Amino acid sequence: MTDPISSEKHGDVQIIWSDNPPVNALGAAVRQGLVREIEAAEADDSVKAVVIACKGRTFFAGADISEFGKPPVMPWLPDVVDRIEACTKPVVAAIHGTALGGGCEVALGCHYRVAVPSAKLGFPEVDLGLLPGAGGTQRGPRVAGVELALQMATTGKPISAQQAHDAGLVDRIVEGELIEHAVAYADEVKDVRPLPRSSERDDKVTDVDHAIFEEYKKANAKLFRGDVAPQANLETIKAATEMPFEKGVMFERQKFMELMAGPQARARQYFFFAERKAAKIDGVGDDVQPRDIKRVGVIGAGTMGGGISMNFLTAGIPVTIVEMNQDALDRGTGIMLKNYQSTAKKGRMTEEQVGQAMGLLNPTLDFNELAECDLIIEAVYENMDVKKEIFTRLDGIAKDGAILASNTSYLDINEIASVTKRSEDVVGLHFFSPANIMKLLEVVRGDKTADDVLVTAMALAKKIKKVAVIAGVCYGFIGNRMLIPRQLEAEKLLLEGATPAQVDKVHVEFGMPMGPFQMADLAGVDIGWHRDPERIESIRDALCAKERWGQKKGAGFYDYDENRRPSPSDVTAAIIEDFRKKEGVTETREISDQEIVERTLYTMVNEGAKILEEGKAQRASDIDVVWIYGYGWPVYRGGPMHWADSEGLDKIVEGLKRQQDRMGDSFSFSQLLLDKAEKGEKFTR
Ligand code: 3H9
Repeated sequence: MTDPISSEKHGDVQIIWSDNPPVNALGAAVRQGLVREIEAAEADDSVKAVVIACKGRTFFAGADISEFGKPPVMPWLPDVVDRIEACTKPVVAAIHGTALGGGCEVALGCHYRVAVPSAKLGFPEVDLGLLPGAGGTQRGPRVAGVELALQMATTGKPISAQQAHDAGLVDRIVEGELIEHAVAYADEVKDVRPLPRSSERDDKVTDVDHAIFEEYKKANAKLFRGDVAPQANLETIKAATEMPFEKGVMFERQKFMELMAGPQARARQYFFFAERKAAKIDGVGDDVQPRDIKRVGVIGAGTMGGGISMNFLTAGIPVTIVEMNQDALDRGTGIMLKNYQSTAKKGRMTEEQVGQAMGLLNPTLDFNELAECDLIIEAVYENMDVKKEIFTRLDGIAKDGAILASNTSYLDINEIASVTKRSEDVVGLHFFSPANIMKLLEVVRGDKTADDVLVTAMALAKKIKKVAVIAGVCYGFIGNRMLIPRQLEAEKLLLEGATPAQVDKVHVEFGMPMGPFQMADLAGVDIGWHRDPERIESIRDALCAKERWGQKKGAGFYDYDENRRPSPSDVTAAIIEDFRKKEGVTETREISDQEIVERTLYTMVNEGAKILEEGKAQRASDIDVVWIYGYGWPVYRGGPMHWADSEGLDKIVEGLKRQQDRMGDSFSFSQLLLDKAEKGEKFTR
């Protein structure tokens, strides 16, 4: 292996280069090389100052995550940062790209930091279930101030070079050639003594009012719910205000090791790689090139069509949006504009950007205008006949090579494709609502979908900042298919004696943003309802018949006040009771939280295993990506398949067997789950 660290002399400034693609992660060879070159520069009398810089697309993006969990190789990153800081000659960090985690800590170990305007600095360790463990929790607040360090470490969100400069984390922002400026800066400061060492500063960490920590927690309660890493980050940053640096770093180390040994860090680190693996398409070579998408067409300006369009407009891709009548078109485009304006009000977009995005939109009633589009996404309501009619029309007008996509959430893409003479150009692009916000995109691979269509979909997903997962054709694909057993069992539990609030509470305590009934109320209890108030075959039918369609009606499984705050409903309780009578259920029983877990979460794992054994998901980790990004499964539990692995598949099988009689004929075991449990295997490792 070639040495990733080299050095070169510019006058009396020594540049230490890292060249460790793709992101200059601080693996063992990089750490060893940095110490070696710092020591060499120190020993060389002709060197007066040092610049640390990186080749390729970014400054160090952090510790090498692939080394986590493996036997440690010396030197530790904390020692490397200490060694840089202890250098007797000025060391300047030259930052471009992203100085993240350990990368930001290396920069903090340097005596000075210069950055290009596009650079970003951050502590994303919290997203890996960790905290900055190379002195970052102690040097960060000393240099950037407690509040900014707290925000960076607990949210994981990077800050811009300008913000970093304003806070003192970057000393100088330089335009143009970074290295020339960094060398010039090193030359300027080469004789300045004493050296400004971050660890020796205490002006920003003394006399800090400790109330800010509690206030921050209160204001960001969601961040801390169920997740241990934000709390550990907060405590270590607080320690910087309470103890000297040497003690603070010992505390940081102890907390770092505790986190690293815990299940949440394992889950999050697993997920880091799961997310990136999802972009890889089985059986499709790297040589397959994406098609060129210059204009996108969207059919339907409803909630989905509008949200889908916004993704492309925001990314600078023109959109032709088609509706059946002017009112619907105006309403749809009006909502898009309103959504953009509210983003602008929150400061996340400028008015100019709103104008630019909307300027790329071509609203029309003329279906034929779709002829100029390279990708056309149908986003009308879920009805096979309607979709077939649209695809027949599209086949007649779309240009050669255009990709024809359906946003269906359940329907058979092969059947939709069958009405065209170009099944190879047809694909499912299942966006999640609200489509302009939710990160997940299920790319549904039909039997005949061409490889380059899939490659295009994955590339485009990245461009519009979505995380895409390949799914096979089956009812509900990956995500919604797994919802089915959960919802079914949740409703049966109501019949047997549970309340909606009891079931939802178990899910919320597990870490989900909401439970099955809260979700039904939000999405609309009437979704998929047959619309016949006389036909009552489920609790859902009974609620729909009474127009309890969820939040939009102010009533569903719960009652809602004018601020959409839910409360348990006596009306719903009576409807459930009536339905029990209708079904001949004379006795109810106490339902335990464990039973709710087994019947609504273990059944999802079982369905995930079926999806996997049928080849409808490429890998177990893709299922986890779907559930984390599409439904808010707590990332610190790694998704349903990783969670099942960490619970133990034998335990899952045992729980399901315990419930099998109660679940009846609607449940059947996945053979893959049974086999893996028997052999002591896991889904995700
Ligand atoms: C840390 O620093 C702990 C310390 O405080 C204390 C230690 C004691 N390591 O994301 P991309 C790979 S914790 C190993 O697609 P982008 C990635 O897997 C670390 N590998 O690129 C992928 O591989 P492949 C704190 C890494 O341009 C490839 O690089 N730092 C690492 O969309 C490209 O990645 C972080 O958490 C890594 N650190 O985004 C930063 N990073 O091609 C994590 C990436 O085989 N990284 N890879 O699939 C990121 O956020 C993004 O990668 C970055 C680039 C923004 C840098």
